[in-house]
Amino acid sequence: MSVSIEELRSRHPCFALGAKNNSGRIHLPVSPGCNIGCRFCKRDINDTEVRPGVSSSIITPDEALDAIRKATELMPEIQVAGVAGPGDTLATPYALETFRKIKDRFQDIIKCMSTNGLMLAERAGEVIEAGIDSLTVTVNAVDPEILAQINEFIIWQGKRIEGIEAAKILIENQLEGIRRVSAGGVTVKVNTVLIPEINRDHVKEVAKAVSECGATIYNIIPLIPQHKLSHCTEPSCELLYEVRKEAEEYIKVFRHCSRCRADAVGLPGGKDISKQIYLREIKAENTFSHG
Ligand code: CLF
Ligand code: SF4
Repeated sequence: MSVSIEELRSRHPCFALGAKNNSGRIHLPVSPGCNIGCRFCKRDINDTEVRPGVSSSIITPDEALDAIRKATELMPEIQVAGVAGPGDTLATPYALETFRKIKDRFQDIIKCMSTNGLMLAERAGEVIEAGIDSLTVTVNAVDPEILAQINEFIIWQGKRIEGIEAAKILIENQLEGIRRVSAGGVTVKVNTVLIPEINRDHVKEVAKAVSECGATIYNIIPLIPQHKLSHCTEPSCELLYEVRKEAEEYIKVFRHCSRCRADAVGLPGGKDISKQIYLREIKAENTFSHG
């Protein structure tokens, strides 16, 4: 049985509506690869930047269990184990393998996974089976013309597909995936990266569409202008406020996002102990990042 939405609101830092609930999370950087190309995503491994998807090393599912044990001993506020990259969680098998192991070893910890949703319709059964309590799907547009400006390509059935065709496939899989996992009792949150020049007027339509598919909470993340979208602007607080208000007509909105790294450990926006947990040297391979 997945954890109820009421319990998520009090124990999961990314499901607190209104005031923060001061619970923490450990991100387990077990997912190295990605299967789509978001234009704002600079795939990187380093240990200086603070943003989604950047992580200083990749760990194995067994190392993830050790990390949870250490982190919860050091910081009892940590209630959630999440996988948010640095690549996509369903592009490689490691995230689901990690959650199956967590399910056996740590019954009390909330299992949280984040995905771009390309493989979600196909893998929904496994997500439910692994006992994921909260799933985040990043949906940046539900109109293929708009999504094609944000996403460059997908790798689908072994082929690289670009443009509007790629956007159509991605949107279909995201929405069908959300329907399937929600129907299976998993609480679904949707993240949208707000890009003023591209999807500002479209966010409310995303909120409406994902809510109709069963998502129950929505998080609008301001763009960090970089990579192929470095010419776009970072949304102002006023713009973010307005867009959140528009989305709120359709779905509950989370407002405390800290744009965490894929190996963050501690309280989002507060104390971080990742340096004490992930001591290993950086593995200098190319990895991918989650948004
Ligand atoms: Fe991590 Fe994401 Fe789970 Fe939270 S983060 S996988 S739902 S446990 Fe939270 Fe961090 Fe914002 Fe993500 S503050 S970037 S919304
Ligand atoms: Fe993949 Fe996430 Fe980067 Fe998008 S933001 S390309 S889904 S790793």
